[in-house]
Amino acid sequence: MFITTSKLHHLHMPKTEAYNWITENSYTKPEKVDHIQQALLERWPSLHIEECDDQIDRATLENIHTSEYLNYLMSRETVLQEGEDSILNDVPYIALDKEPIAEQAKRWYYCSDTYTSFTKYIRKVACSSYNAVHTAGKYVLRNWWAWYALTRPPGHHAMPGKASGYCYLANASIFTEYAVEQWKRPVILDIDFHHGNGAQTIFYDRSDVLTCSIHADPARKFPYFTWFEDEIGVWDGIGYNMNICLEAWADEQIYLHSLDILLERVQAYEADILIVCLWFDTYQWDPICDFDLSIGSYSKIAKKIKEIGLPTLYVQEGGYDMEDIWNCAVSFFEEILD
Ligand code: OKP
Ligand code: ZN
Repeated sequence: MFITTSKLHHLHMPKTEAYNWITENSYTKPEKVDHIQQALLERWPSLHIEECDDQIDRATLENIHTSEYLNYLMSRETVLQEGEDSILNDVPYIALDKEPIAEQAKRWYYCSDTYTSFTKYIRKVACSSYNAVHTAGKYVLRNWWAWYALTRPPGHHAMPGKASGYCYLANASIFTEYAVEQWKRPVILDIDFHHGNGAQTIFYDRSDVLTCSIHADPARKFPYFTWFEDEIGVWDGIGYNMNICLEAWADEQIYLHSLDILLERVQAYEADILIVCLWFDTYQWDPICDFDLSIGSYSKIAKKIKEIGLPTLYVQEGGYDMEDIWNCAVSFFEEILD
């Protein structure tokens, strides 16, 4: 297995996020990915790592994102100061369908929550994160069996015209669309603690991409509003979206059982490439999540995914426990590399 990373991710370091009018330190620390990279390299010293810059075709991004949103991301570099955060600490306006003219109002239009900060170099950083996914994904398209895009920021909550849940570009979805263009039949399997609502939204009316997610019941956790089990797709997409929502303290047994259900559907779909939105915020000590998986659980999850036997792109999403996150990663990839 091989790894791509986003060269520029240290340029994005939001300081705070807001929740119920309380301002907390941001959970999106750059150290997360640094620590994982270090741990994997210690465990497998000859691991090949490719660092990716921000050179990515705008047309590839525009397959998923709106042009006005990409312009907004790009213009942050001139509008924001070095080190400036533009976190929302107030409730976003609702029902906007047109970009406001006032600069200070645009963040309500381009961001849907109070956790996701725009920073000066966010365009560069998000493009470099996507480029790592794109580069890894292209190897997988050539039938390399596993590549890991160890990137930051994550992507699975990003919408075509909005940032959300620490995400700016819909990394996995952009690449999935690219894979479809290359005549592939992809599956997105999202095993982050939070629902992969970006991919669900983007592919909801389509049957040429299967989207599956196991996540915390949105009745209790972000992204809250929808993303429940009865959301199975619309039009051509009916039957091509699958959600499993779990209660707090869901343990290994419940989790592996849910994974079996999704993987059965994946197999029936006869995909030729698997895109896994991966991360370790399902870990029992994660500070913002409430599942009960242990370090050893990740080997078991990896084993089941590996048994599907498809060329697989692993895409980094969330994960907030700073003590053990790399142990979870090593446990996972130990099984993949075995
Ligand atoms: C992004 B990813 C903290 C609330 C934070 C935002 C969660 C974003 C998750 N008090 N809620 O999927 O890990
Ligand atoms: Zn998450």
